[in-house]
Amino acid sequence: MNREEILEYLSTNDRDKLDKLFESARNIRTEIQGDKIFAYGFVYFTTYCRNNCNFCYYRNSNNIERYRKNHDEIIATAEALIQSGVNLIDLTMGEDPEYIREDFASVCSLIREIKTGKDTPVMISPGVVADRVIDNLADAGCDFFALYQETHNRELFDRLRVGQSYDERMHAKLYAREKGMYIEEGLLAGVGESDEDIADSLMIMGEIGARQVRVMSFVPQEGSPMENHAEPDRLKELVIIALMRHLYPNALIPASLDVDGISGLKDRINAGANLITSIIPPRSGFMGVAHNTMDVDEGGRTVEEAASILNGMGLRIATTDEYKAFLEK
Ligand code: SAM
Ligand code: MD0
Ligand code: SF4
Repeated sequence: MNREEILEYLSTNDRDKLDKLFESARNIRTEIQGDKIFAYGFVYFTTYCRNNCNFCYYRNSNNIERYRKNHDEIIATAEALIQSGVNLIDLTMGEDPEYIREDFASVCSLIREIKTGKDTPVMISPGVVADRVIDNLADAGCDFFALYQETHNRELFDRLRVGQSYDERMHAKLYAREKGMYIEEGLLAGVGESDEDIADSLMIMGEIGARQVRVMSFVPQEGSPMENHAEPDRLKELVIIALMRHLYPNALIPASLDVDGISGLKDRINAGANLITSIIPPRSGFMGVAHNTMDVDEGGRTVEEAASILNGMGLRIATTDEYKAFLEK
């Protein structure tokens, strides 16, 4: 698919044309992995952050209740998720000064413990970190390094990630890949980007060798500068998912439960996603990011709930061995 076609799909209102795009995206996924869908557990273990991203609820200036979970709470939650059938643990954090001060030593031991003790792949979403920290994360056996640029329009980046460096963020991601970790790149939809910007992002994701690529619709956050920014139409997110599937047939592409909860799963899977993210154990005290409590305590963000929806679509959750084999493809 070339840039012109990408732009055509991003701008069309022709529902028939889009339905065909979704159908062919599903067919590509089926060819690649049959009826299997992967599932990631989400462990947002500290919501303290030094940054002030304009779109984020957890931005430093937002006067909110925060938590920093201890080692045992984190491991217990990871274990519960693994027990329930997730294929990977995504350890996610704000850019918490406490962890920066200790050079992420305890994050590295958490990774070792989950990797070796529980034999489950791990993703770290640490924000921007120094090269030596990335060396240590790689040494600890971390499989995946997630760091989303949100947009590849530098001017928009500066407005969203206020006071942060586009180049440093990109460097950390590329360095992590060089050190042997898989990387995840992502973009935010509905934050003032143009279709041209989205097309650029779609191409760059491939150029940087991302194994996992994502899009999330922007969800306005109380108390943040973008609180009153319009909420984007979800159709755009679905089109972007389908375009990513066409461009990168073998990629891991999430259907995130964090945007619309469990009710948003089916559409995203039908657009060609092959992975469910943001599974969170009920009543664990751990939160999501975009919709930080939606469906969590009600048990909506569980493997069980997702599996029952998938079963109705002729699909199933993969085993972790199947996930590991797919990663190496
Ligand atoms: N703090 C680290 C960072 O920023 O890279 C890791 C976690 S951060 C909370 C993960 C991602 O959540 C962000 O990169 C952004 O794409 C997404 N996110 C944050 N706020 C959001 C919002 N209001 N709506 C949709 N996605 C959001
Ligand atoms: C998700 N809430 O997968 C998570 C988060 C961070 N690596 C991922 C945005 O939707
Ligand atoms: Fe902090 Fe990440 Fe939120 Fe930005 S997106 S304020 S770095 S938690």
